[in-house]
Amino acid sequence: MSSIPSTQHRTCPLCEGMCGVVVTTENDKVTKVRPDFNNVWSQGHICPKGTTLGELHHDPDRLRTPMIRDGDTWREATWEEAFQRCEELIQGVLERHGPGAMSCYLGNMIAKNYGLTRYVAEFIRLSQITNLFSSSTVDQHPKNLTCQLMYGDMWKVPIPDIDKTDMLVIFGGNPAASKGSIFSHRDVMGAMADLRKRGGKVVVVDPVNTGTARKADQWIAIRPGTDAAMLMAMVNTLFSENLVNLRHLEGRVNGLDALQSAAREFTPERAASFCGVDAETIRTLARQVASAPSAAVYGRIGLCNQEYGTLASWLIDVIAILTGNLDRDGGNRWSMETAPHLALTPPYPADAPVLLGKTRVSGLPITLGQTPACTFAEEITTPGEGQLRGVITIAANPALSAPAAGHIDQALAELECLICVDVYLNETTRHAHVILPTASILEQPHWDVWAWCWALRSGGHYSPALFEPPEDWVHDWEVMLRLGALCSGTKNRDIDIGAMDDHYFATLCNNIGVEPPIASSALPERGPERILDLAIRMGPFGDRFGERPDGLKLADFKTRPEGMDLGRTRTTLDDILRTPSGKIEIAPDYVIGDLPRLSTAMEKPLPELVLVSRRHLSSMNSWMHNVDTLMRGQHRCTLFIHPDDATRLGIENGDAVEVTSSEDTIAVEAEVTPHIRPGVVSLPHGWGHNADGAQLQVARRHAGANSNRLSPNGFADGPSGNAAVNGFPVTVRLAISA
Ligand SMILES: Nc1nc2c(c(=O)[nH]1)N[C@H]1C(S)=C(S)[C@@H](COP(=O)(O)OP(=O)(O)OC[C@H]3O[C@@H](n4cnc5c(=O)[nH]c(N)nc54)[C@H](O)[C@@H]3O)O[C@H]1N2
Ligand SMILES: Nc1nc2c(c(=O)[nH]1)N[C@H]1C(S)=C(S)[C@@H](COP(=O)(O)OP(=O)(O)OC[C@H]3O[C@@H](n4cnc5c(=O)[nH]c(N)nc54)[C@H](O)[C@@H]3O)O[C@H]1N2
Ligand code: SF4
Ligand SMILES: [Mo]
Repeated sequence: MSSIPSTQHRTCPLCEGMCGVVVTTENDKVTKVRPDFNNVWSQGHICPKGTTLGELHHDPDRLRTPMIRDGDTWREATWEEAFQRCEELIQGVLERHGPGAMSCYLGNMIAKNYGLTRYVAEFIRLSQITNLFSSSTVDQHPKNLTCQLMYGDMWKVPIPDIDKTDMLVIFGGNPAASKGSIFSHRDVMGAMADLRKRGGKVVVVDPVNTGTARKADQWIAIRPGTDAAMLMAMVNTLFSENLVNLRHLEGRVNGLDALQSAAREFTPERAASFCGVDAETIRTLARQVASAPSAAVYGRIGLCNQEYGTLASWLIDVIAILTGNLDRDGGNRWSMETAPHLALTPPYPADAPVLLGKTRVSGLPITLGQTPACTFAEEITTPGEGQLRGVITIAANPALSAPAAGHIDQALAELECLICVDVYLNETTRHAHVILPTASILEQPHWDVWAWCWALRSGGHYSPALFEPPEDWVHDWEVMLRLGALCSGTKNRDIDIGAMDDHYFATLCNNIGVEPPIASSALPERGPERILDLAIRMGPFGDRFGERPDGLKLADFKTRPEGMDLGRTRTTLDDILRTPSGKIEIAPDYVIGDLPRLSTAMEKPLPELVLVSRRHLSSMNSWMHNVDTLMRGQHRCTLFIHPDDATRLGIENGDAVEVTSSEDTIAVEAEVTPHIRPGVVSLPHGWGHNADGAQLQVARRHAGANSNRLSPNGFADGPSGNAAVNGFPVTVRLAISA
């Protein structure tokens, strides 16, 4: 224990902003978290969440020991006891129902946690779990699907080159709140302002006049769920006005004729009434993208989490290709990671079918190994062969963040085995039989594994652990290996973590053609750091174990608390393209096959009112509402409603209202605002912290309502099965008690 204040430089892991922070501690207490102006990436950028890393660490509600539930009571347990209980629970399910009854739900925070990210893949392999649920299918799965089909690699999502572009078009993303997603930049909003200062143009297509839209040149208030029609009408315009110009992509694209003929019926006039955007606006946007010296087109969660998510996500890239903006400065490009961790594991084969089957109950598609999250509850509650009886959640809170959340809440309570790897006793984990905690952010080393996949500058920043975790702590990576082994039927007493880790490491070495003994003698430490070092050394800047004496290794980053900037990406189409044809597939059959569904929908009557989701800068999905400083100020869990709709429904600002969907009814406060399209209402997700037994003292005082209780079970994008938590019909009325 020291009483002299000391500081440490590290990265905030909470989002893709990757902000460098300086953490001051005194007597093992965090006294300050400030932006790090010397950090080569963020250069002093920060948001309110990043300053609360100390509060998260010291939060009295954060779990510091494994927890076992006996009936209604919880007790703190040793790791040994907890794993023994896990063994009994898992063995019970395996013996009674067979391996198909075990499942897992993987959450978003895995991607922000260094140990979990590296080891979750090995957990999946070892566990032999076939029904894998994750937040991917309430997030970017449609984009994964289209990238797999177009480029042969589900993770090669093109990123907007905001620093060089002359025109940025954003569909369904709000970086003013989210800080950018599948698009890492030190300061998206600052870069947008710079773009406009240098004479460029920013257009935002969103049903809500968001913080981002308000800083753009133009806001196009589209009707939710109709982007695919608007984008098809832009494609139609590009073809009919001879604006297609592939430039350097000439000869590298398959399927142009099929695309052109599919686009014929989607005229701007036809799209206009469906999208609520006039034909001339659609045409003008297409012309502007085509004629801009360079243009970057970006679509994010508003495009994925909707009924036509695959079509809309696909069409973003189609526009980039048709206007010659893919793989080009100022257009959309790919990252060059310093530690390319995906290179360590074999990619989903480019020639393998993407559709692997249909779900047992609703028959939704299982693509690229993901069972849609919007079927999670029904797969647990519907009896019969294949019914799920055991679940392991890892850094996930489906009781708030997944669709049909009320149904999920009931389903979790029915499970014979629920093991949660988590940091809180919350809405999901309260149903667990065992909770296995993760060390706090400040108790772990950190390297941004995923965020660098979406950055157009290369670099790296290593953060050492600031505090030691409690004594005899079992690290996430060990937890992953152990749970994986238990699911495969192995008993605790037979598990040798060291041997398992060596085996995993040797497999990764083999995958990239490194002799494991060479790597192991150079990298003796077990765990995620050994893998990170391997990835850096074999990456584009690495020393290749001595082959490139000036190359980098993890140790070099450990001496650079401000991080290293390694310049702009040099990755090109040639580096990423893996399709069997060797060309970009611009019109994959599986995607084009969904156009008739869109076309039919365009002729149907439109609902009077639909719901969309939103984010707030001071929230992080469902789990940061227990941080007191982030909860001050105006209540955030309100229903945005346009004055026209409010007047029609007799609602005034601040009124308590009931929102009803086909799934459920919730009560919230109305916030009447002109910053939303009439006919659309918006709620944030991740609220509803009033569940019995959850141990979140601060969040409970600001409970809010769980918007995903409204998201309909099984309501999904057709080809990907991704949840459509945006754009479903609701009715709103004054609460009865009001
Ligand atoms: N209606 C609607 N629903 C949505 C969305 C939307 O836009 N609208 N967005 C969707 C998206 S994009 C996503 S990614 C999902 C997010 O949904 P989830 O992936 O389920 O993530 P969260 O709800 O944030 O829950 C995170 C969980 O991880 C725990 N946790 C936090 N830090 C750690 C850690 O270091 N280790 C461990 N083991 N656990 C930790 C928290 O306590 C919490 O239980 O929500 C989706 N749901
Ligand atoms: N502060 C904060 N930052 C976060 C998160 C957080 O919860 N809080 N979550 C992180 C995660 S997990 C993710 S995936 C990213 C998401 O990052 P973003 O994609 O930027 O997410 P949102 O801020 O929800 O913006 C989505 C926008 O889509 C709009 N939208 C909804 N439906 C439609 C539609 O049908 N068409 C169109 N065109 N727009 C539509 C919504 O109105 C909203 O403005 O943010 C990450 N960053
Ligand atoms: S949460 Fe805030 S401080 Fe942390 S990386 Fe994101 S933008 Fe930066
Ligand atoms: Mo997400």
